Amino acid sequence: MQAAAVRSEGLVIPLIDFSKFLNGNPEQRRETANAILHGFQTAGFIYLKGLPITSEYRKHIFETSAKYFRLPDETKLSHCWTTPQANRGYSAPGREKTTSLTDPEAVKKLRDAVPDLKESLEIGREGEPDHPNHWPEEEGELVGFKEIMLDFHTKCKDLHMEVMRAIAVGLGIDETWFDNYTDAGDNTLRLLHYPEVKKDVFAINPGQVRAGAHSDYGSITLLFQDARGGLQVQSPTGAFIDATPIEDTCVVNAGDLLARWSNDNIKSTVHRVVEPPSGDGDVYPARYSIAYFCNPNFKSYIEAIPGTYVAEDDRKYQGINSGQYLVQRLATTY
Ligand code: FYU
Ligand code: NI
Repeated sequence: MQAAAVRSEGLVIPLIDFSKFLNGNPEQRRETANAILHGFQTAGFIYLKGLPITSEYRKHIFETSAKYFRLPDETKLSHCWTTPQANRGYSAPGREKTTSLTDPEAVKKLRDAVPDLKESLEIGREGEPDHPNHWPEEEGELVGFKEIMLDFHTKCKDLHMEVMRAIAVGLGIDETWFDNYTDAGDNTLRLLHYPEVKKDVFAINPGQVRAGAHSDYGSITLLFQDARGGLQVQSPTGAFIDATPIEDTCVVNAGDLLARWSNDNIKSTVHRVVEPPSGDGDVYPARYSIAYFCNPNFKSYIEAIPGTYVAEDDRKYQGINSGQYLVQRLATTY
């Protein structure tokens, strides 16, 4: 039986060894692909282990990320996030409010009442003339920052392509079917810091969270989390269930555009970040995580994947341009 990372209230999130897809024999590849697709069709979430990312490398990325957030506020604000089209740069606590709401007034009200308790730096594909990344000065602790983050961006881009290949195998279409949709690397690396916070902030404000309930926008998200905890995934009963960190794994979830692309064959599941299960004294310690938001190439036109519908009128959605879709989604939360 497939190992589970989470099993509660009808939510079963499988724990899958991805090295069996990357390096296994044809049968292992097929079985692993099927397990991955099944996880996305049921929970919308999977945990992957056996990734081509060593724990030393991962530790280095997290340490480098923490160094960034130790910069003075005014320095970070000089890298600030500007527009949904660029989707790059620094967002101070309170800037973005993740939510399922779409009405701008309602989002504003929610943001003012219970701002998300996080700060982030978004790093996009390097070399886009209209949308440069906002890099910190390479001095002091941050020497080498750009190089390591771009290297990680590339590793995650490759991982996106491999996970989409696994989905293709699971769906029974050509293994490389998605390659032309994933090779541009129009993805966003987001470094996240949830600062240490007094416990009574959560007690005083009902509805206070570190990141509001939402589903992701693109194809898939690769989430690397530290050992702190706080990520929760919504179960079929509506309850939010802890997606407890497991060392050297990556949590992967399907986004809304992949759900739409697959004619709702794959699920994009709501999740949020709340205070961790524990903490010393009267504070919850800081949490660091790194999300890599993957998107189909921005120039791609996204309409139902072959095999996810039979008759023409089984198609539930209009085709849509990937880049336009993302911009429209980002415009509601900032
Ligand atoms: N930013 N994609 C997402 C997201 C934020 O899915 C992105 O680029 C969700 O919080
Ligand atoms: Ni998310």
